[in-house]
Amino acid sequence: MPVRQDKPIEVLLKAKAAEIGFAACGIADADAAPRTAERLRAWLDEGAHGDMLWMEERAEQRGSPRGLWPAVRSVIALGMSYAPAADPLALAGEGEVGRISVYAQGADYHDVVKRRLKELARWLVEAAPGADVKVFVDTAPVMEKPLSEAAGLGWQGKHTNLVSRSHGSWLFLGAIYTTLALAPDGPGRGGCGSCDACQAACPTDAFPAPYRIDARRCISYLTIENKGPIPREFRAGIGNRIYGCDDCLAVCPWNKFAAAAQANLAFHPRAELTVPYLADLLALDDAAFRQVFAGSPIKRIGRDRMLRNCLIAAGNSGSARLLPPVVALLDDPAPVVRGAAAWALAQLDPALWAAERSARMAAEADADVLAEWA
Ligand code: B12
Ligand code: SF4
Ligand code: SF4
Repeated sequence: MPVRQDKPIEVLLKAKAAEIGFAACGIADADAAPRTAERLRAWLDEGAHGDMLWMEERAEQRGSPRGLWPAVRSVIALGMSYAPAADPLALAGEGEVGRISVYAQGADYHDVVKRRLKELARWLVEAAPGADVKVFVDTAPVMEKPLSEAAGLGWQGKHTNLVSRSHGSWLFLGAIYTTLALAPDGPGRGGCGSCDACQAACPTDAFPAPYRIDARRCISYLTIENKGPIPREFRAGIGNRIYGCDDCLAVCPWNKFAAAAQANLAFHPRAELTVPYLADLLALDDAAFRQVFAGSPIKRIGRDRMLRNCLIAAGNSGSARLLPPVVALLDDPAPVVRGAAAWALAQLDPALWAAERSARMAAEADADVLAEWA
């Protein structure tokens, strides 16, 4: 039954979005971010997406809402806060503990945001019979950041993520495309001015220029998207980050306006993921990995990639206490784990690795794997 519309539908929509748990909601015309396609093309042509070939595959659809769905007239951009209660940089330099980025310490946002987008979309279709809708979060060929900026949620900061005056850098984004012609809000206000805190904070120099990122140098890409060995030049910079990175977000001065995300209990961090001990993680087999990371986005990368990341952190730890689990993983069935274990051992105890190296190269025909790593 249609919802009574005694107020403009845009007002009712935003009230409903807030009720469902979205901290921000804005509307843009479908063609309100006209430079997006050309900037995406330039980024892809530079190869800045690395091995994320899915970014190339539907670039025409990604570059503009009408490229994906010719009938779309308006984009409803939504933001859900995941602002942390604790300082995300507090564990920097803690040798025996890994750092998991804030977004991955609670429930998987893809599930949480998608469910709520669907709820809002259902409400809209009831309120405006005949309207058609599609909902997106993260994985579809949709450029959520420029669309959110065009819809008034904030602006793309020099770290390239959307910054909001009220929620800082801590918004998950999602979008509803609709055939309805809704009144647009106009682009987000605010800006970075002369600040360059995020650029200066990046441990791997992933910003060739303000507002531009080279994903191949970003720790988030290296630890999550990259499947193989982590290039040597980035291993030290990764420090103890074992899944993603928050540094450029965490230093943004606009975060001081962001209240911790009380409304979204789903994103509250799981205790074992806020201070994860490397020794515990290095002992995980496949079944234990699946159990520990059930319901977490980390499950997607699988046990081998996660152990690879933990071994990089172990190699950077300077802790002799991590030697036994590292040595045990020299015999792991997964080449990427064996290789990363060799590198970690070479950092922690070069003499022991020197003794192991020749024996392993000769005995196991593992020369290719080891040559890439250590
Ligand atoms: C691919 C991707 C990545 C890649 C590449 C990152 C990137 N910045 O593109 C990697 C794996 C590195 C990554 C990392 C992270 N990601 Co990510 N990622 C995406 C994804 C799937 C696509 C982004 C995209 O389209 N990139 C292509 C580039 C070309 O687009 P762009 O960044 O908007 O580029 C703009 C600027 O370069 C600008 N520009 C270019 N030249 C110039 C020149 C001037 C003068 C100006 C002003 C602008 C300008 O125009 C371009 C077009 O708008 C989105 C989800 C989605 N579907 O949108 C999530 C998304 C962007 N990621 C997100 C998050 C949370 C992260 C991490 C924080 C996760 C973590 N903690 O580890 C990090 C942050 C790293 C960072 N500083 O960006 C959130 C960001 C939320 C927000 N508030 O913005 C998103 C929106 C997911 C979501 N649904 O919430 N991510
Ligand atoms: S997420 Fe980390 S590595 Fe990636 S750009 Fe930001 S500070 Fe650099
Ligand atoms: S840290 Fe400074 S430059 Fe970077 S996004 Fe925030 S305000 Fe902009």
